[in-house]
Amino acid sequence: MAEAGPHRTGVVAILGPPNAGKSTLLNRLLGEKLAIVTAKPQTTRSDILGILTLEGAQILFHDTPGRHAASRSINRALNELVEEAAADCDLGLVLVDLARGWQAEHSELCAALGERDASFLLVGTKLDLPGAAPAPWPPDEATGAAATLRVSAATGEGTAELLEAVVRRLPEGPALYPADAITDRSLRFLSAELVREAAFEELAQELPYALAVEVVEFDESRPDLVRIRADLLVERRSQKQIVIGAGGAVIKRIGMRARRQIERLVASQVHLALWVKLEPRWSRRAKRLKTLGYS
Ligand SMILES: Nc1nc2c(ncn2[C@@H]2O[C@H](COP(=O)(O)OP(=O)(O)OP(=O)(O)O)[C@@H](O)[C@H]2O)c(=O)[nH]1
Ligand SMILES: [Mg+2]
Repeated sequence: MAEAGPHRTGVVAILGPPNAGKSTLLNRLLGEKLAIVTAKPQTTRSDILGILTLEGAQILFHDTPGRHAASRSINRALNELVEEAAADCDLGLVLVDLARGWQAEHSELCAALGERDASFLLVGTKLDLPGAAPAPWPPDEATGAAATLRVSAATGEGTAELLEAVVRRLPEGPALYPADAITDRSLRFLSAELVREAAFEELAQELPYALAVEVVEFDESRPDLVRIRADLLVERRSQKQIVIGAGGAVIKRIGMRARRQIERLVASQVHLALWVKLEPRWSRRAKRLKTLGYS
């Protein structure tokens, strides 16, 4: 996208309810799998920065957790992340799943952005789905948006237009990261996320939310092989047994799935050892959430 004129740089927060397609859109815009994606809501737990360098612009995308009702510490921490991201951005993208339409969270987000005069675009997602857009677009409730667009992160439809609409609204400024940087997160953290994604995929509905992943060893000293040891933290003894599975079958599937993904990420062979550990209150301790990279 060759844009004549000044160089532009800015932070763009990707906001929306759980499962709206935020992380998938981030990955599509970057052309890299950076943020983990699952069919289950509340997948994202941290505000990953995805950096996209274009000719004449650098966009710092902030993927955020889906905003949702706060009860446990982790939910409160997630909502705080969302609020901070909304408060610190140059531009917000408020995502609306076209098949679900407008939700209460959208009104909250738009109100919060409006309160501090932050401009935002309303982005309809999953345009490729046959059930998409049963409701009128743009939604009547969407007052205050600088523009409304529809995209499919699956096919890429509408994403070039989205990038143009974003760049045009960024403040002038120099690039803040080298052109080849794609994130501020370490391979170690991204690997932990890929293990968590694999666990989300392999475990039934409720359990994944009780689970955290911590990479306790990340050894890149050999050029041809990365050795990783990760702990899967669960809150109850019964959960530990479920994650391990009969004869270790479940943890083995999680490990195989995660290893394939991590090998793509680090572009090398990976030796991955997983341990399931009981840590009853990990999701309720603010300090622990910090060391896990979730706040
Ligand atoms: N068909 C289709 N599915 C999509 C698209 N974007 C996202 N999805 C699916 O929607 C689900 C949720 O996507 P995520 O990107 O994890 O959504 P999210 O908003 O990041 O969710 P949380 O992190 O849980 O808040 C996944 O199953 C995705 O594959 C799209 O453009 N088309
Ligand atoms: Mg997400």
